Amino acid sequence: MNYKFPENFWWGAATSGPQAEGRFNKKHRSVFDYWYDIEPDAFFDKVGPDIASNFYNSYKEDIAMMKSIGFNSFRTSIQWTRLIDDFETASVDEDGVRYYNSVIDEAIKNGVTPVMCLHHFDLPIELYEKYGGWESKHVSYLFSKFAKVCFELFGDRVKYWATFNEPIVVIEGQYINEFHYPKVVDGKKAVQAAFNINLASAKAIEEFRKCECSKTAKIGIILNLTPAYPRSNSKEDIKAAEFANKFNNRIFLDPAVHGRFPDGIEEILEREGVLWENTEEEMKTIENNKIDFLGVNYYQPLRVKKRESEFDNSKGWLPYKHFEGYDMPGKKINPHRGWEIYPEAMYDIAINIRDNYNNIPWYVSENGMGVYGEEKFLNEEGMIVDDYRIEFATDHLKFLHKGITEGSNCFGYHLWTPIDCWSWSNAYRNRYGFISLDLNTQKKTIKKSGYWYKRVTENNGF
Ligand code: BGP
Repeated sequence: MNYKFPENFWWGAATSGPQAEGRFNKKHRSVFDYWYDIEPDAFFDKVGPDIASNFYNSYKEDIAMMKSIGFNSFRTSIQWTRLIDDFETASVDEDGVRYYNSVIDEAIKNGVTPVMCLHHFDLPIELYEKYGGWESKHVSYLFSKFAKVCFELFGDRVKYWATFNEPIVVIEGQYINEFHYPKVVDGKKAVQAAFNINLASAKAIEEFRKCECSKTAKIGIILNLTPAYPRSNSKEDIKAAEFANKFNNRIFLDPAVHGRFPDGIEEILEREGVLWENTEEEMKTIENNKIDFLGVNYYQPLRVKKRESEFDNSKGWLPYKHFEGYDMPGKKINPHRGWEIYPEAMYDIAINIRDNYNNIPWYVSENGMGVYGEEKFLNEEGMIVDDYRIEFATDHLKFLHKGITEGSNCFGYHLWTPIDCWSWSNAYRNRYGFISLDLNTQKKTIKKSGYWYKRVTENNGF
């Protein structure tokens, strides 16, 4: 065996409440539920989150399937809109409590460590309509109340918590690049929302530390790190990449690990008139409530060059004032999703965490490849032969292994996702799972990659 991983390494995969459960028995709507209700055309084949992968009803069979392909851990999320009845008081919905208790117990019974995330793009629409969602610090406070309830209800069994999944995607989707409802383009709001989410995460951690359960559990955050590589070694390209790194990665990574924002970013934002509003006390909250572990979602790098065309100011300030995307010739690409495939970055991330982030314990919380039309790869036995997925995961694991060998403190690898799940506006277009889902029958079938993973997990490497 060439690639052996550390003892007790986590093998598993990640999904989320809104993408797997279906809306069964849910009293409130998230922004995505609402968006689908008012604009079904915005979703591939008009498929919404109503049924998704039916996890709400089939979690027992689904967790058993995960177990059967070797998982020792898996991540999902608790939907704010399912667990909570009244957002102001954080009173609970009894069916929500019953449901999450059962999911957690079922995972533990199967020897699969549950990692529970508290926000996976699923802000309650009511909080958006009433307060402007993450533009409001009151929402940060309400989030910490919801988090507190989660720790109290489930903290006796859940040993790994995550406050947010990919908060920068909320900022980009909702306030910059127009791919999340309500698709506002507003750099100042983007910056304020980024601050408020950092604050919400820190406040949730503060609640966690007060809970008895924190003595035996850990809390982290899940960040999609997209290392920004400059086009060239020119001073200008390097400067552009530095800003992109600060805005896209470090704006959440630095506060989470170091309790402060990346050096220089506040000065730039202030000079350009878009700095967030904050109090001393809020900065202290961020400083005093750091994470125990980090989850890293890695799909693609960010290629960057200095601005070559003049920045279009018609929509006001945007981070692109400082850089432009660089379409690197010859790059390898996943044509279904349009994302570059660059496994080498896994090593760079590992070393960056080792050298610049106190070598904090971390794991790969998502990595994967979405493919359209996988039914083309069905064999006679009805199994999808997804060799491309095996190759993708293998290549990334090799670079991760190199980082671990050189001392990076990585304790696991999760693929996105266990069972094909609903994917925001792409719905069920691109499939990511180790297990396929027939949308018409809800039949779930292990793909070739699932059998491959089982062997990897049994050998703790390959
Ligand atoms: C991550 C999200 C997941 C998942 C995945 C695949 O950004 O955390 O929720 O959806 O990406 O991306 P997509 O569904 O956009 O293809």
